[in-house]
Amino acid sequence: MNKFDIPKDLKKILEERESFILIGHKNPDGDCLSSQLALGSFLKRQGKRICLLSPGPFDRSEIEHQEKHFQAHIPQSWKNINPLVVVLDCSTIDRIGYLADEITGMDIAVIDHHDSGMSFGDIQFIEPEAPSVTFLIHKIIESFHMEPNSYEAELILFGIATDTGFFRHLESGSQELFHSVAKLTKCGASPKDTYAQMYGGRTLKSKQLAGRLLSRMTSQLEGKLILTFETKEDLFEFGIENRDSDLFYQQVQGIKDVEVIILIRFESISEISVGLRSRLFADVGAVAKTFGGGGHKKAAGFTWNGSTDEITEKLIKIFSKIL
Ligand SMILES: [Mn+2]
Repeated sequence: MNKFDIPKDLKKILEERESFILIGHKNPDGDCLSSQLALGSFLKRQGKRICLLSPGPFDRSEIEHQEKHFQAHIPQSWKNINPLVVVLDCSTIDRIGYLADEITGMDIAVIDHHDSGMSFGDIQFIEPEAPSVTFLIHKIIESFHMEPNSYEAELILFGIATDTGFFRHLESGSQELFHSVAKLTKCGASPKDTYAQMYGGRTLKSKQLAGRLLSRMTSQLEGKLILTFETKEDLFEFGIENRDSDLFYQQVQGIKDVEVIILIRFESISEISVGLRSRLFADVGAVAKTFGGGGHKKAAGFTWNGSTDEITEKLIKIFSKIL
């Protein structure tokens, strides 16, 4: 058996059920929405009924155009037709927010690639080594001895590109993923269009705000730590919608010797958020946890109710021991 083979019980229920409710996480991203859309499209081709749900909000500029395909609540007419609920890209049930209450009592399947240790659902297809959930959707389609149509192939590639930073986070031994990508391009997915959709269409203001953040950077701990901040004034001038954090971090990660990046900003007049990224070894998730936040080893964050100076001092002290 191949490690990405779809579990028999999942295959069986996908064949037998007539109706499916597909749900993704809060603050949806390109992998979550694309896996819902691609699986939904595929199941529709099998003659199934599909309902796509998302708790939103659709804030990220690369996915906001997808909002029209999703509903915020389970329609009344869907409650008594015995649908299978498929929860995608969620390591814990609280990731789907208020929708967790709406699906109580229904049969639940989980398709995910996070390693949480707090799994839920009646049927699980959880593969922490999968680069994206859409990659697993590709495997599901192939288990039916079919290939994705061009729409599904584009979505699957978009999910892969989102979760791998357009292949930048992949290491050697990723051949299985590239086999998948080769097949997707044959089915009509275009890496060029995917790139344009992910990184194009940004506002002038988002680049001006990124410029301010770059010009305010300071280097600490012999260049291993880079810190920058957004002021209250920036929040009023640019608004949250002109933030482009991923591209900002990408720029800073290219600086020689940098290991940890700290981005401090105002979410409101009184609330500060702290974003943390590491490049090779530092576990910023563990640091965020000590402040009541969370995330992964290399990307994490938390909110802070004190002053900027106070949190800056605390973080430099902590990282001086780690770096
Ligand atoms: Mn994902």
